This record gives sequence, structure tokens and C-alpha cells, in this order.
Amino acid sequence: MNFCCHDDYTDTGSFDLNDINIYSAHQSWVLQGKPLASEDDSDKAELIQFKNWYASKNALGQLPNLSEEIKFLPKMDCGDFTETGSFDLNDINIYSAHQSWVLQGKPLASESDSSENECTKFTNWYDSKNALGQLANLSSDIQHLPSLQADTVVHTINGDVPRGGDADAIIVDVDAEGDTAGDLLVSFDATAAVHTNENYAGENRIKAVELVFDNIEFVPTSEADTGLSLNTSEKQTLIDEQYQDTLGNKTLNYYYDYAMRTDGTEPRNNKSVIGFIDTTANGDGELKTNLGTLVFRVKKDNWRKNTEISNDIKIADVRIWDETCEVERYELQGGCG
Ligand SMILES: [Ca+2]
Ligand SMILES: [Ca+2]
Repeated sequence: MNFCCHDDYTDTGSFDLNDINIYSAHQSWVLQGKPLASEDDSDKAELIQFKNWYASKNALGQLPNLSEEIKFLPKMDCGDFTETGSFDLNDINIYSAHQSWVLQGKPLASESDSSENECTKFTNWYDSKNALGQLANLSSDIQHLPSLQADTVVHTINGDVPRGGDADAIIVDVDAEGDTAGDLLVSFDATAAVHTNENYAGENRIKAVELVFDNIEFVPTSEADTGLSLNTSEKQTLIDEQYQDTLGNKTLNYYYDYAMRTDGTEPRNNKSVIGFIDTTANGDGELKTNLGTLVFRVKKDNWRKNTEISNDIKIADVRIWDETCEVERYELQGGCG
């Protein structure tokens, strides 16, 4: 999910009743199979089709007046607040309640919520109002909040996610100071991985990651000490201690034979791939949001530049596998548009 969208359908820079009416009507339009107001609309853009349909229903008194023009349609990535893969009544209730929460100055259900993330604050407030019978029951959990076009982050239940993912999805750096001087650092924002299959219906789990370098060789100093470690938002792990293949063997996997490259297209035996296999030790992979930002560290004795090719340290290819592990299923996206 890269949130390259927003939930201000009138483009006014704020949430108001028009937006709720549009959101709610749009959902019913989608559920009805996107009926056209007239046959002439069949080759028009979806926004026009919806606007004309709304106007036709409004003329019949079946939809409320709007005081602002419809400028954007709800998009699944942003407008599916429960992340169930479809628009439903829960989403309408969340959208509507969120607007009233914002208008009230984002009150907290309890003082102890002040250190919680924004999505949790709203969820707890919603629950407190629901307990009083003032807001409808939800049958799915709130996963992220509505956002405005100017917002640089989207508030999710796991914290804030930059809109469009991290612009520098892969950052390669060499630690210059202290005990770790000379270590190779690779930072990878797992939340910026967007599934390439539009019909993917999985849970956005990442099973495995391979990073292909053009001009770096990795050098194991011993079988036990791979020199590789991995930080996620929750823990630091030495890769050789944590990750095993399906036979229970350690999977450092430098892929010596697999990774022969010269300029990123032609094979050459320079040992340039890190295989980071099985984020959950033979499980189904880990949720992108749980992985957060992965930081790989390669100790200074365990890598060297192949200056024959270039002095630049760079990653040529990123292969991110989903829980099926059958084909490459994600690509990194930074920024929108
Ligand atoms: Ca608006
Ligand atoms: Ca939903």
C-alpha cells in the first residue's frame, strides 16, 4: 500500500459533509455495478460517469445536494479504511466518525491515549462512543485513517506511513565511525513494497527478499559468522542465527553462482547477491507493516568493492517475494505519480 491517493473528494483541503455524501454514494454506485446516468457516458472517464449519475439521483431527490464539485473518487488504497479489499458500511461509519472527531479537535477517550499513535487514538475514541451507543458497531478493525492531499503521512494502526512510501526505498551506506566503521548498511522500507499483481488477495506478507548488487562481493569469513545482521522495527537479528531453509539449514546464501553480474545485465562471477530468505523461519512471511524498515548490516571484513566495474556501491535489483514465493510479487515504489 503506497497511499498515492487521498480522501478529500471535493479538493477543499478539509473533510466536510460533501465528502461523506460522495463517499457514501460512491460506495452504493460501486455496489450497483457503476450504473450510467445515460448511454452517452459509456466512453467517459469514471469521474464523469459518477458525477452524472450523482446529479441524476440528486435531481430525483435520492441523493443530497452538494455545495462543492466532485473532484476525486475514493480509491481503494486510501478509502478502504478497514483494508478488507472492499468498500463497505464499516468504511462509511469510519469516514463519517473521523470527520466529526477532527472537527471536535481530536478528543482522546482517555488521557493515557496521549502517547498512542493517531490511528489508535481515533480507534479508542470510536470504541468509547460506540460503547455509549453513539457510533455504530464495526465488524472490521480500523487499519488506517482518512487523509488529505497535503498530508505527507497516512496514520495507520502501526504508525505513520509516508505517502508514496519512502522516496529512498533502498539506501546503501558505509558506516564511517566507531566500532562499526566500514560496515555496509542497506536500509529497505518494507512498507514501500507494492504488490505488482492487481488481483493479489493476500495479507501483504513478505516471505523473502533478495538484493542484487552490481559491484560488491560478499566474503564469508567463516560458516558460522556470515557478517550479516538485520534490524527490523522490533528486533535485531544475526541472519545466520535466525533464518533457516526448509531442511533446517542456515540460509545465508550468497548465491555465488547465481549472482554473476557485470553491469546489471550480464552474468559474471562476482558474488553480488544477498539472499535474505524466509522472514519468518519457514512460516508464511511477515506482514510488511511488522517488518517496517529493514536495516541490513554487513561487517567490513565480509564485503569488498569490485572496482573493476565501478566505485559506486549500488543495488541493481530488488526481488521481494510474497507468501506464495512463486514469482516476484512486489516492487518498491517511492513517491507518487
Ligand atoms: Ca472536502
Ligand atoms: Ca473495507
